[in-house]
Amino acid sequence: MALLTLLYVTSVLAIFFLPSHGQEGNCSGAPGIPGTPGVNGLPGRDGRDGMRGDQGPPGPMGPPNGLPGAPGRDGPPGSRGPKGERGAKGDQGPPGPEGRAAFLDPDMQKTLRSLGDRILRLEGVLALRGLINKVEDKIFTTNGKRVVLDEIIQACQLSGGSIAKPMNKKENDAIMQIVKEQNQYTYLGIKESSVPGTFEYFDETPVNYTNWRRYEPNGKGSENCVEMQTDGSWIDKKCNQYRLIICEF
Ligand SMILES: [Ca+2]
Repeated sequence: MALLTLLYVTSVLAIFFLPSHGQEGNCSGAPGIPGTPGVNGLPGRDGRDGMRGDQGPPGPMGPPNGLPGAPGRDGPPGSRGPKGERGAKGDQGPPGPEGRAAFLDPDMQKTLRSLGDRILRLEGVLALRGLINKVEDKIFTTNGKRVVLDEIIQACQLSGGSIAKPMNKKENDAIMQIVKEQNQYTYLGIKESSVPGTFEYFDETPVNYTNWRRYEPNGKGSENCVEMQTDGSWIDKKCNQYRLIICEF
């Protein structure tokens, strides 16, 4: 209170001692002593919010036994694994749609006729060149080679046929024609059975046609194979001779 009173008095005195415009130049005094500094005013009002700062560093790891965090994102795909074992066979599927019988299908009939014609023409070409002898449903042919019986059987099987086996005179004549042309004897698809002196086909069915030469067969038990001569007649013979390959298809 005393300080405020002093301030007041000082201010009033200063008004009296201050020079006025009308008295300038003829009434100037010595400058007064500077007053003491005033006390600090009241604090100003708060300023406006500043700009948002940068994100701070991650915080320290929490204590153990805390709740599990959210699952992370999927990683990149791994490399392809080894092939698994073959699975069990599945159930049979349902039957497919019913097809049309070939004899009711005009396109199929046309195709079959065309194929038949072509095969007939090819057989004609082969027969003309002397490469096949055709008798009804059978075709006889040779490759001109001479081998033992087992190799004749094997060569014919590998070609999808079997060793020539005449079932009637027409077939015997067709085989004979090849034997004559090649001037080579051949083994037939006939062998001695378990009863010496009797013969059968390789599937052990009895022969239904024969064309033995006079006094043949005569090698009871010692000549187990059958050979065709150039006149078409047969003799029983040992199986280890080299003879012409003739197959039937
Ligand atoms: Ca004989």
